[in-house]
Parts: sequence; structure tokens; C-alpha cells
Amino acid sequence: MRQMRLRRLILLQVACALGLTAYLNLVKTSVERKTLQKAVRTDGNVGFGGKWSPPGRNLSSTSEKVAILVPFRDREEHLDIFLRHMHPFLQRQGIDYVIYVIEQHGGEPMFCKGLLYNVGYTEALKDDPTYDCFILHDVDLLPEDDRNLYTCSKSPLHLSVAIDKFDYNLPYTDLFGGVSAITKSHYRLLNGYSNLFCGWGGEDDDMSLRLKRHMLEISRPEKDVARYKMLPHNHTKENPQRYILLRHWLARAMTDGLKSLHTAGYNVTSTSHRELYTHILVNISKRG
Ligand code: NGS
Repeated sequence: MRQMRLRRLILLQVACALGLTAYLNLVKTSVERKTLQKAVRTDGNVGFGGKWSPPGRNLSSTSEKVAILVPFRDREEHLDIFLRHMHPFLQRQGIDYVIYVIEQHGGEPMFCKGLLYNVGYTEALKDDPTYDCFILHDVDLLPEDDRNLYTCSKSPLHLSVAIDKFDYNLPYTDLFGGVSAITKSHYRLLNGYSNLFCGWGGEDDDMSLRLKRHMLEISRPEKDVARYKMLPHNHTKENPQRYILLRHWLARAMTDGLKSLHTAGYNVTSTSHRELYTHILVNISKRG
């Protein structure tokens, strides 16, 4: 209490020196900072399984339901930072969301991100068929600006436009990797991701070609809003097959994806509701 009075007194003294406009700005900043601190502590409001809805939302509400899909393997320290950053961020935006972490285990040594997205999409819809929007999210990317809204639009959205690793510049126009938002119907129309890309690189470029095929243009928020910090990590093993796979993308686009998921050599080991996320554990057997 004493501290608050002291802070108000200091603010008033500064106000005399700076004038009324500057004083109002100072108060605004101080209020915003407090709101932020409060929001950072909202983890406690997250429902089991990493679910949250804006207060006052009821069953008849028409607001969009968003599933955040995060493919994952062996990056516990990233996941922890990611979850503690994302829950307050999404709640400040008033998004009705659930975070799904789709974890790979089993005999396949390479990380199969596209397949994990397809499994995440399918399992999330089993969990709740009313999702309208899917956010495809790397675990090592943290959004920096609350104005970068995690909702879907008519066109597929590429949200991670400006990453610190690339000096906040987009590396190339067709990039769809990192963080993207896509509606349920577009994801189905595109036949999801290819299941064949295991190891770093290419699965997002293959998806980008699928978008082109369906004349779906990638939309992007402004560069000064769509800013991300990338958590440091060792380079993931590259996929040596990626350029060969990309060369034949069109021949695979209709079949390889959601439609061939049942033959993709995986099974869901368990689905559990953890404190800050819904965990989908996926066994992927070694590819031929
Ligand atoms: C391209 C990769 C994409 C990747 C992008 C950015 O070269 O899959 O770099 O990567 N394409 C191929 O390898 C064919 S990043 O440094 O952000 O991980 O998304």
C-alpha cells in the first residue's frame, strides 16, 4: 500500500515536470504493465489439458475455436518456456483455445513433423469436432507482439514473418514454416501435410506447393507485428531426401497426406490431459 502511494507520488512529481499528456502516458504504461503482470500469472486459470475460453463464453457462442498443434520430441526445456509464454499470450488475445503437444517416439530416428501435424489435426478433431482453426506451431518460436492474432482468415496465414534469427526479415516469399494458421476445411482440402518428410526441412515447402495448387494465397500480418524470438538449439538432422520428394510433389499431393494417414506407419500410444496441454504420444516405426 505504502509502495503504491509512493509510486503515485513519484508519478505526480514527474507529471509536474513533463506536463499532463506525458503524465497520462506514464499512467497508461503503468496500467498496461500491471495488466501484463496479471496476465502472466493467468496460468492458474488454464483448464486441464491446456484449455481456455474467454470468460463469459457459453455453448451458444459463435467465436472461433482454435487448436494449437505443436509437434515435439526431446525438447523439454523449450516446451516449458513455450507453454509459460503461450498461455498468457493467447489469453490476452481472448482466444478460445486448446494446446496439443504431439510427441514422437518409437523406432524412427528422424523427426516427422508433417505426419505429426496430420495426427494432431485428426486427434484434436476426435477430441472436439467443433474446431474451426488450427495453428501449426514450432515449439522454439515465441511471438513477441500481442497484436499478432492467433485466429484464421479466408486465406491461410503465415504468422512467423519476422524471426530474430533472420534479422526480422522473411527469408523467402513462399515460406509457410514456423507458425501458420489454417482453417479446418482448408487443411482437409489440401490433404494436410505430406507424411513422407522425416528430418529437417521441406515439409513446409511441400505444403506451400499444395496451397498454390489450390490457388490459396498465403496472407501475412505486418512485419513489425509478426515478430518472433527463436529459442537456441542444435541443428536438427536434415532430411537428405527432401529435394527428391519436392521434385515429385504434384504426383503425391492427392494421396500422400490425411488420405494416406492410416498407412503411414504410426499409432497413437496415449492421449492424456496434462496440466498445461493435451499430450498425444505417437509411435512412429522406422521407415524403410
Ligand atoms: C528452407 C527449408 C524449409 C525451412 C526454411 C526455414 O531451406 O523447410 O528453410 O528454416 N526448405 C528446405 O530445406 C527444402 S528455419 O531456419 O526457419 O528452420 O522451413
